Amino acid sequence: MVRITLVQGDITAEKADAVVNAANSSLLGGGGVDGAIHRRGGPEILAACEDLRRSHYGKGLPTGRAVATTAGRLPAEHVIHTVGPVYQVSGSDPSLLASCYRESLRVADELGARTVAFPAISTGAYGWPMEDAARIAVEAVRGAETSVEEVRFVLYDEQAYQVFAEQLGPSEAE
Ligand code: AR6
Repeated sequence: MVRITLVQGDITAEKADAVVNAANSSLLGGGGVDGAIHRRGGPEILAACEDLRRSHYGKGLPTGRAVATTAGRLPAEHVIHTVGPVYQVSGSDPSLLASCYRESLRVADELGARTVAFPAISTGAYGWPMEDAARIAVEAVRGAETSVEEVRFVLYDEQAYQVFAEQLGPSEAE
């Protein structure tokens, strides 16, 4: 079973085989995690995203799907971009949010990644309540069939970290 660990901090600083970006369908950048990844990773990531738009995703990457690019200047090897659901639009249906985690892990398997760092997808601009998002994230990762050995949730602030720690329970939280 995949080992789940928690870190409080900025996901762009993580050394992992892959870091996951909470992107939008355009793949062309935005605020939050997305803005930070493109800022710190440099223009190579945006160039790769533009190529993906031209080659495979003319209409953009659908919600719940994931795709990989270079990590540019980030300390990670790859960035996996996924598009979380907007809470108000999804009517709190967890399936697309769970799909982001599963699809990202599937892409990670294709890359041969063993360590993958995730942010709390959809909990910023997309408005998903942290408790609910943490439960969906942890259940999706625990239920995934993957060769990834470690999933690291990187939570931006102390409160988000605590919510994930409670969700994991005393045996897994570090
Ligand atoms: N490292 C880790 N977590 C972060 C960081 C960081 N550097 N920055 C923010 N967070 P968000 P979403 C937390 O808004 O809700 C963008 O404009 C943040 O506190 O990045 O999926 C995209 O382009 C929150 O808990 O992603 C999309 O348009 C969580 O990461 C849209 O926002 C996710 O917040 C996606 O919205």
